[in-house]
Amino acid sequence: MKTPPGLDKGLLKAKEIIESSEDIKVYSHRDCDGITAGAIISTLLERTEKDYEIEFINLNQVEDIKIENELTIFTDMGSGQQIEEIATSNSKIIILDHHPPLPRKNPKGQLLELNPIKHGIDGSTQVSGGGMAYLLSKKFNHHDLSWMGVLSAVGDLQNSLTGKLTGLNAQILEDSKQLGQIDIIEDLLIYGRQTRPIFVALSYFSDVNLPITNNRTESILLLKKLRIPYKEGERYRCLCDLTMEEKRKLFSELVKMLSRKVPPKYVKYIPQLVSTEAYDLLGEEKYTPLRDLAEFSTAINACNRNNDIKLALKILRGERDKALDELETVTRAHRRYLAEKIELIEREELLQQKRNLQYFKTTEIRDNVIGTIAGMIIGYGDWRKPIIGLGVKEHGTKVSLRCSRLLALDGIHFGSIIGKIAEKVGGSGGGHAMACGAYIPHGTEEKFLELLDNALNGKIG
Ligand SMILES: [Mn+2]
Repeated sequence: MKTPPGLDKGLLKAKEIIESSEDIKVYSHRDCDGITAGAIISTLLERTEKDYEIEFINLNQVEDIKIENELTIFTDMGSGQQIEEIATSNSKIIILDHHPPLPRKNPKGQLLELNPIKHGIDGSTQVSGGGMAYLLSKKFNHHDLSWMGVLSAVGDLQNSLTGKLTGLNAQILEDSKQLGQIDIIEDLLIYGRQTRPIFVALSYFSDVNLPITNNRTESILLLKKLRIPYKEGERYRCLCDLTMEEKRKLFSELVKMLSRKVPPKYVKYIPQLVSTEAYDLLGEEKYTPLRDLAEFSTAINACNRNNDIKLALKILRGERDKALDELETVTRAHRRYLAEKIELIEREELLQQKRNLQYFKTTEIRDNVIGTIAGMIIGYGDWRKPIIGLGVKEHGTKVSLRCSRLLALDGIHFGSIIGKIAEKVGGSGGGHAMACGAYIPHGTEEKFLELLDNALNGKIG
């Protein structure tokens, strides 16, 4: 896909504005996409020798900003906020976002909003916030930042449904491939290609409950049955060590196991459950969490959840050595936190079943991992139903939904459903078909669940 002419013109305009400004402030969203977008823009501004500052914030902080700089740039945020409320008559503002844009009143000062949705491009699958930042840096001829545009898309789960990057994302990926930064690999859809022993990785399979799900012993037995060695000397083999032939064997066996388990209407989606396009960063060492882009995005998320965006930026900007040790510590803490919270959900039997959904409600899990945890425990409940995590906090409740890829492949778009239901209880939300979320007012949780359960009548199972 080519950049549409209108967007292209806007990007050139943004370039002009940046070139003619000396004092620049960047605000970016606090998530993998936003942090990466911030890394792209700050690299760009440094290379153009601009004086700039960058800050990473949450969406609800945008409207409290006091504009003080000559030029303010928002990345991965801004479209869904009333920016005109904070604009001043002498402010220049650029928004690079891919979330649904709000209607705008006439702003004071100069406001340039670049958003793919305004040009008929889907912002949840075709381009991310970091992708938009890259398209701008491309106008400055910094094509080498393209790998971060790809990372942003992966971190934003833009390929989560089909396993592929499409639209502008595919163009950005192509730029990166041309430069020899990224290798595209047709692979099995098993997370942890570079760092997890294959039998561990297999045990996390949870789109459908299989004997291997949450069961390492069964995973080893499966590999033995297929004569795929899970060790090489003393070292455990990872997915990236498997030969094509071994991957083919494993693929056919998983397809066979799944065919026995899923209702007939889902059978046609099975190949998509077990295969994907994977992305290797060729400049990174094998067996590190930075070699595979999906694992890289987890590393950035781990930094964020540990309130260590500085470390995420160091890694994105190419620092290694000590930064890698720090990352190891942060990732380990992150994994421990997730494991503890999953244990808590099990111990206190928090997972509750409704007719068409399952949910857990807690005050003890941080907002920004509710979704990750929901995704990790699909395999503990009933994969036929979506799982909803409710993080209850004083200021409101964070809702995260995850589901088996099968439900989304079958055509349910939970992002739009959850958006509508959230509005009915005075909240707001949206996102992808199989990974989405909302904020709802404190006290409306039961009502929300009931409305959602009813809305899913006849759609599930
Ligand atoms: Mn984003």
